[in-house]
Amino acid sequence: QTGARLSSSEVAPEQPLASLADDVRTGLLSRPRWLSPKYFYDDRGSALFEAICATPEYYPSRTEAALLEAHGQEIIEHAAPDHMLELGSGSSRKTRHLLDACDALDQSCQYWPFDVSAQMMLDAGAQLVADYDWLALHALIGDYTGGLTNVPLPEDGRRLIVFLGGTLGNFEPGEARAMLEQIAGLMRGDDQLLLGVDRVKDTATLEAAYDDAEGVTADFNRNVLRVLNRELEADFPVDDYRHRALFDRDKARIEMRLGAGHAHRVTLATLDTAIDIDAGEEIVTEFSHKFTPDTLAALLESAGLAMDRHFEAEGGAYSLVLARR
Ligand code: AVJ
Repeated sequence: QTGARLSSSEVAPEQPLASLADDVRTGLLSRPRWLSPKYFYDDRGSALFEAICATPEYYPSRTEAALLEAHGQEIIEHAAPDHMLELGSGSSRKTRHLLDACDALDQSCQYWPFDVSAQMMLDAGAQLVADYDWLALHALIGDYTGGLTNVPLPEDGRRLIVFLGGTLGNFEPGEARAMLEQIAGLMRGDDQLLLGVDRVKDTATLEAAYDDAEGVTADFNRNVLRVLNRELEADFPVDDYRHRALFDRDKARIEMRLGAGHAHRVTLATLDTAIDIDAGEEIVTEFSHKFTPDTLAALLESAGLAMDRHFEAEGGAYSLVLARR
């Protein structure tokens, strides 16, 4: 019955994770000032990200979904998973392409979504166990950037670790390698990693994807200041900040920034701190790294992983790879 097939548990980080207050103090007192992109995703930020995915300019989500739909069965045949662990599962919308493939291939695997939002996982999970009558789902509540050694996967069975959405791109190269090493630490034998990453392409297409004409991305970017105003009793003049997205080709990354329209002093009551922002001063809010086949292979290799399959969208717009240890 459904109850037996939907469960959840907390996953503790290996070390206590820095609090929002700690991260913000560190970032805002740095030069250039920066904020961690993980703080974008309060309810409003998550809804705005869904809206970004619906804009014509932001191709990554729909391009990855098309690859999952086209290659889902080949992926599941190759990985033949008994357990599917998904890092940053969100609403598991795209994972359904993999579950459909399991359904078609009679490959009943246990699904372990891992995300900070328990509510989203449990709401999605209830629908998933109703839609796939063979599915056992165990929701892991926590922050995967805190490490994976406390993930309670059973020792037996083949594992497919799923890391989609290009979210690896948010990490700087050293952190991306460390994250992949953590994932490799969970893999042995025939286990596989399914990784989705965005690809280097022309600047105009990339910058438009992060600065849509409708201004949804601008609103998403400014929203992190609303999170700080609420969580740290701060008084950022949110609407006075200008959104900017620029592609740094040398570092192969989109940088999103918020530029102050006027000089002003921001008080962050919870931090008992006030900072003076100059007119035009920018706060860096997100990196989104883009890969070529070579830089992707090199990154995987640096973590002890090797590509088994490489599914590319038309024109090399996006990459979905299967990798093994
Ligand atoms: C969810 C982190 C993959 O980097 O493309 C979308 C977030 N930022 N538009 C990305 C995002 C601006 C997205 N990731």
